[in-house]
Amino acid sequence: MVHSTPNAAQINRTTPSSELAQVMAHPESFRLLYFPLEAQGQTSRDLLTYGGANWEGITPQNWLEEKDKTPFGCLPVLYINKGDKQVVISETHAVENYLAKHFGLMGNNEYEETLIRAFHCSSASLFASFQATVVWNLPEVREKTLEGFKARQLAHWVKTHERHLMENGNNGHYIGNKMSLADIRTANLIKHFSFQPWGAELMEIISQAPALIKLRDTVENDPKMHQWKNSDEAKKLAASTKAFFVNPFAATGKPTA
Ligand SMILES: N[C@@H](CCC(=O)N[C@@H](CS)C(=O)NCC(=O)O)C(=O)O
Repeated sequence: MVHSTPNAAQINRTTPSSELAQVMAHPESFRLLYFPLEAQGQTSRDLLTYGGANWEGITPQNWLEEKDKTPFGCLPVLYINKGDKQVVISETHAVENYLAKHFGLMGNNEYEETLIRAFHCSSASLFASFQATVVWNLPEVREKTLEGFKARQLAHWVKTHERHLMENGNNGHYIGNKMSLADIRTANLIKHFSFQPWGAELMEIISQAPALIKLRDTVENDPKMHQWKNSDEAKKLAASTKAFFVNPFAATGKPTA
């Protein structure tokens, strides 16, 4: 859809922070600016969906022009609206932590919250490592780094997360019997792997971990998520994600050594 990206390059330092906090505490609507992909921004989409928020997903129309209108020159960016006031936040972890807290997905107490942050951090780190070492690496070395990634980082992540999920009773959640930010982030990570050109190889490793698969399915089939996950929009997003990662450099140009 057509939209104009508001200039949010500068952080709002003129409105008292107490007023901005009120916008965040009682938002009327949200806009999430992100590429038409299931990648770094997908967890924020899912959190807004899970929370039943009044939200709209928007995509850049001309990223190179819009890049400098964002706080850090990258996406996702979340616009939080209340009346004529707006708060803009960016950086994936800041956006996800705010949304998860707002929608009650950070556990029942500080201990649970800290564990949720730990699982979330572990899955987000694996995503970042995969992006850096495989997806956005020089095409001529990607096959090699993929092998290393599968044998070390992915294998270790699968082993440790599977153990923790089994210890929680293999009920589709990391903590207790309740959905959390960590559940949603990990479900997205697994889906993100499945969309890659090497999706079958990556999923073969993950499929050996039944508790991880159960977690993914629990998130996908949650009644608050199910309708969106099966919508035409979600199907289009999955298709554009698969197509994009066949050759991510088609959009950005090949890196130089
Ligand atoms: N540190 C940022 C990184 C986000 C990021 O790398 N976003 C990518 C899309 S997944 C992006 O905006 N790429 C376009 C660019 O860097 O120009 C975060 O965690 O939000």
